[in-house]
Amino acid sequence: MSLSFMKKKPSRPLNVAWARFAAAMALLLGVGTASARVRWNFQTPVTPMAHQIFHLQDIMFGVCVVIFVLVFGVMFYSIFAHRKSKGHKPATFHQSTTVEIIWTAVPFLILVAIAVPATATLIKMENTSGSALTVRITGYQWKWHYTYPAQGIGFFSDLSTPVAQIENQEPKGKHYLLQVDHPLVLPVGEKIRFQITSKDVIHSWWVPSFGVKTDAIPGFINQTWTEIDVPGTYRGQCTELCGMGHAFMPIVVKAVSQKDFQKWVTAQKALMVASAAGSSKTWTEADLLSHGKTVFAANCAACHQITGQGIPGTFPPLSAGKKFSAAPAMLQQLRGRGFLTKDGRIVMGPVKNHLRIVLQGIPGTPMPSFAGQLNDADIAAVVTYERNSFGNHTGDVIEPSQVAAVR
Ligand code: HEC
Ligand SMILES: [Cu+2]
Repeated sequence: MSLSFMKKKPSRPLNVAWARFAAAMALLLGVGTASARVRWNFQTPVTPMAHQIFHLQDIMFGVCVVIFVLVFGVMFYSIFAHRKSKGHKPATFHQSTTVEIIWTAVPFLILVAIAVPATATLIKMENTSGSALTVRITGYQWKWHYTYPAQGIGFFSDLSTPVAQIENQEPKGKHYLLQVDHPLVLPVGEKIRFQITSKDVIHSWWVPSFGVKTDAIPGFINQTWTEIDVPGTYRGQCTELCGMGHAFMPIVVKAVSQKDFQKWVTAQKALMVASAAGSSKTWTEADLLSHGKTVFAANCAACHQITGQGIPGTFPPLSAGKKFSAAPAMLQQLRGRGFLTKDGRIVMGPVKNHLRIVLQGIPGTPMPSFAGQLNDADIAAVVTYERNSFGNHTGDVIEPSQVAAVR
């Protein structure tokens, strides 16, 4: 064992250390104030709840500053004004019942003064009664799903930041990792109840300017609410570490007037009818491939990667004949399911098997079931795309009716 750390190091002159410390502090301050994008406070609140939270934090911050100044003021004054070199002697008494009572009672009163408004705020957050609209929010690895039960609308909301930006091939956009394909659309001036849950692991739905941050827990439904005062686009993030794609499931909310909300609802319903019709018609190969590419990017690329090449050891590639290295246990299972040759190469397999995997997932592995997430046309498209991309050239064209038959 080396004990080198115990050897005495030549000591550095103190003034060098201080100079470095001062330089670091100056740099921090400079960076902080020079960049216009730095905010020193919360996002602008746009709901009654967020206003209340903002106000609470102002009060608490004020209380803390007053205590800080008083306590440290007295302390530094005493150290300076009563120093030994001026002939002061340490006190010989250390007992005063009055002082003891005061310094117990004052903090107690401060705590009560803070706890009363804080508790009132928490209780108000829980009260979803009188809501005009209900939205169900479900967390998935790694995207959000929104349902409006009374309106019969439901859709996934996926990250839409281009992969090229994530991989540093393009400069990062203004809303890097904070943009989605389908934002949650909500009306302003109306109490909205959120019912929040998860399909897999714990996520958390957080939109700072709403003052809403509620855990999405599988098997439980957490309720909270909001009422947005100002139309606009608001952004948030999943705030519970939920696995590899945690940073890639942002939240975007578009708050619109009630009239525009009604228009949006009508348009969404028409879209859903069109999408249902898409599952009963026959698609051309070109349409399947282009739709499949979109479905793949939104649903599969997080694990199998946009290139379809997977990640060694974790997510298998989707290219037939491609080598896959992983722990022996995983390879053995893949081989057992017929996805891998003896020498460790990926097997594409028959169309029916392929459809079954995507529909049902592979239980006990991260490969999810897409039966409840994608319709027949989406699955037909994504499987057609897979079997004719990433170096695969099976030439298979899979129609929605084939998916329906396997479902
Ligand atoms: C959350 C991660 C994840 C997502 C999302 C995901 N997969 Fe998988 N997938 C896996 C894992 C892990 C396996 C290997 C499972 C095993 O151990 O057998 C797998 C296996 C597969 C296989 C069989 C093995 C192979 O390489 O041929 C296919 C086909 C497949 N996935 C297709 C898809 C498609 C299509 C989508 C999107 C609709 C998708 N996956 C989305 C994780 C994922
Ligand atoms: Cu999450």
